[in-house]
Amino acid sequence: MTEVINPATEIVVASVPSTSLEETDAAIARAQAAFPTWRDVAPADRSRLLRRFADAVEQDAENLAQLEVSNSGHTIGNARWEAGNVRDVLTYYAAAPERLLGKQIPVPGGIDITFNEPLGVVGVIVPWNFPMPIAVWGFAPALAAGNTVVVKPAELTPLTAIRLGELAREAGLPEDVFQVLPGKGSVVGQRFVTHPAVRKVVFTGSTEVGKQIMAGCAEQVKRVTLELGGKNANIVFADADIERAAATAPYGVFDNAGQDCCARSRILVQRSIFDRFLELLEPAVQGVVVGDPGSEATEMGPLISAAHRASVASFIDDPTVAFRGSAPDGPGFWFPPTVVLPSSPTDRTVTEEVFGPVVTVQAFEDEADAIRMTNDTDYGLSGSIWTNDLGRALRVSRAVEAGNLSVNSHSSVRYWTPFGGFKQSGLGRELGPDAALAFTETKNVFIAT
Ligand code: TAP
Repeated sequence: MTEVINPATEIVVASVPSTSLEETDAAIARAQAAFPTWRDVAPADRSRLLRRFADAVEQDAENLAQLEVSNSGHTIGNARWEAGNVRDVLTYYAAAPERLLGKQIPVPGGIDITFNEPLGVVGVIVPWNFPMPIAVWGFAPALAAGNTVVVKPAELTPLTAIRLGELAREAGLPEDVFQVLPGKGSVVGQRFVTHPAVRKVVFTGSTEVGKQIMAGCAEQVKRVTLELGGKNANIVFADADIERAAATAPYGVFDNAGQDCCARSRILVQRSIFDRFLELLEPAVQGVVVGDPGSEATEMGPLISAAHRASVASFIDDPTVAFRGSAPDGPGFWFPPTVVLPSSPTDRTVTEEVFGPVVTVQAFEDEADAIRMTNDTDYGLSGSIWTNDLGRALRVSRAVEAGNLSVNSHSSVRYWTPFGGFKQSGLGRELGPDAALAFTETKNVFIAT
């Protein structure tokens, strides 16, 4: 059994059984056995089941949100958005069975047709930072394309995934088509990688573990989608609306206490407005409401665990701290929003993913300098560009090596647009109109006439 702790209070809120290796194998075998039937369910019937699942999530949304507040310390506002995201992603991909159309390709001497065949069993490995959305981004398109799915939530945050498993059954999804297996990454997650019946692994987590997963999958040339770390830039040009850029910058990085692969954790500001920007940023950071995640007014909750707080704290070199926001005293894994003026571009706060409420602010000279600094990282997930010059916005967007960019905004995730990373931020794309295709193999059939 694993004890689940509320990170805002340090109180144990649940005990969850850990799936063993034998139980994982048994679950994968059941998923494999369920596949031929699920694959052949008529498209409208599969859509109907996924819509019913979405409806069940909708009915249970407040309960799911409250569970996430107590398990993950997410603010209630964020947790409600996350439950809504599960409903929306399920609804969106419920239509996918009708979209997975093959092609008929003109050829001499016959007829040529392609089929998008589902893969079989798909294993989805989920991190602790966004337990609901990241799970559904994997399992909804996989199910819609006709695969059966086993999901491994993070050991720290299994509660909402377990509840989603119950809701799927209540909605009528066959039990073996969608199974949630709480447990250890080294046991359950690793088995998804090594078990030959698991035909694809969707992994979201650290780049370090992602590389191990990719190497493990290579043994069987297993399909893999990787969503890994980020060290994303928020570039503010002198021609931008500086007030708005400064007012929103804290929310681009401190949302979910910075435990966000898309956190804009490097603010790059054109030198001519650097001092003015910092003057505006300070009250914005100090105004972030940190505290009880269950309170409607709260904007930032705690970190996930004591160990993670120690990891975040290890990045802080006090002389470089420019200013900080607030954090409650007492129980809970709190860490204040922290703004750092690095002493060198090689400081760890600049080069490594902190995954906490820590942001660096650095000056750049011109457009070329901004692009060079932005791309000076092995990561390439997201980023923001603040400018009122449309040409510049497009030039910089094209030059930045990252999968998800926003201009005059910090938004990264929309279920109807593709999401994923360049370089060591990942492999493949989730969400958007093509995500279900990533859970199929293209088969070409030529019929001689
Ligand atoms: P990890 O430590 O990599 O863990 C992620 C998941 O993988 C957990 O469920 C973990 O299980 C499991 N796992 C660990 N070792 C494994 C192994 N050898 N084989 C199979 N599974 C294994 O990451 P984390 O600390 O939970 O999450 C934070 C990281 O995820 C950050 O780097 C962040 O940037 C990244 N992230 C990326 C994205 C996107 S979309 N790109 C989104 C969110 C987070 P346990 O429960 O045992 O730990």
